[in-house]
Amino acid sequence: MYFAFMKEHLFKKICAEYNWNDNTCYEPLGSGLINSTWKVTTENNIYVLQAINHHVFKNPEYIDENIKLVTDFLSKKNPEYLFPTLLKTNTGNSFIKLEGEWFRVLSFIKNTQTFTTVNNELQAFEAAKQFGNFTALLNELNCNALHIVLPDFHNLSLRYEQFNDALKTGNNIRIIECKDAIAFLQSQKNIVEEWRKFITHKEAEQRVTHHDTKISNVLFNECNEGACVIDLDTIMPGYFISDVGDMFRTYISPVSEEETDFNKITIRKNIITAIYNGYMQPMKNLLSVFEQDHFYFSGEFMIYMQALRFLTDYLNNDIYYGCKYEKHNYNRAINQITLLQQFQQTV
Ligand code: GN1
Ligand code: MG
Repeated sequence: MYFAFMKEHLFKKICAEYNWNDNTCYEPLGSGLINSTWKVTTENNIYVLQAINHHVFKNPEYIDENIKLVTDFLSKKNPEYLFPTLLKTNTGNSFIKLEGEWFRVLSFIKNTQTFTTVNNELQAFEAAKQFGNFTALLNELNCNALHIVLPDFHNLSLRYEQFNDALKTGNNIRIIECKDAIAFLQSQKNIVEEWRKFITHKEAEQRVTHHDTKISNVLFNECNEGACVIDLDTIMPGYFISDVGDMFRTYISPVSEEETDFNKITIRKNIITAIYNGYMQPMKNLLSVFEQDHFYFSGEFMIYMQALRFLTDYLNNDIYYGCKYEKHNYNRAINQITLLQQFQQTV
């Protein structure tokens, strides 16, 4: 996590910006690798406080502007659409900058819960429907009006180049140690070619895409129905394969990318079907036949890209993803390679 410990004096300053009194307390929330998140409890309410990792998000104000654009569009088109709103400080800002760090506060939507792993097909269906619905509702918003918050975020060619660069300039001991994993990822380079063919095809369209469709980014209501999607930091123009692919990557195995007992990585076919049914419900009429033909390719694309990213970071001495122990990123890469192999055998 980016900002592991909240500093007391910073928290006091944040409280002053929102007129929260001395009884306000906070606790860590969620398990994101990039930003840091806390649950804040005031005398009257509960909020979500986040520190934006500005080494990754170089223009944090872009996030704010994108969220505003999307919120304004949805509030006109679909006023009942549920959304966590950004809280304004007492000077009317939705961000605060303190000692070079960026903080923001979101409303906490009551009577909702999140899950860290997909436990059953209903959850996968509901989540996929939520993400499909998000893109479908925003279909008439010109996606190019959004800022590119993270340039080349899901550019697989670039991720492959970064992997190649790491093979030249990375930690030599680690490069030798990873030779099998490296050889496997190189053997799969055809996925990069297929991705390029996809994005350059005239029937592949850019849309407003979420770009982080893990299950913990969906709020569920008390009846276990999807209530809304959260974490709008990476909304920007993109291809549907990013969102569907990341659902495959993070929902189909009963264990997460953190699992180090790789034998536990298996493919749940009923979850694959649930993702398809949930996402297609709002999106089938919008996707071209060509795009629909790439539904399962999206999984290969995203799992492969994440394996490349974790291994690249390991070879570069863990400069991007947080890691809790020496071989953490290596294990994450092997986990994703295992998942990719299993997925390729299944679909
Ligand atoms: C990062 O911070 P988090 O966990 O929401 C990463 C995603 C990866 C994910 C892997 C901005 O997301 O692309 O899929 O880790 N986000 C960024 O766990 O790099
Ligand atoms: Mg995220």
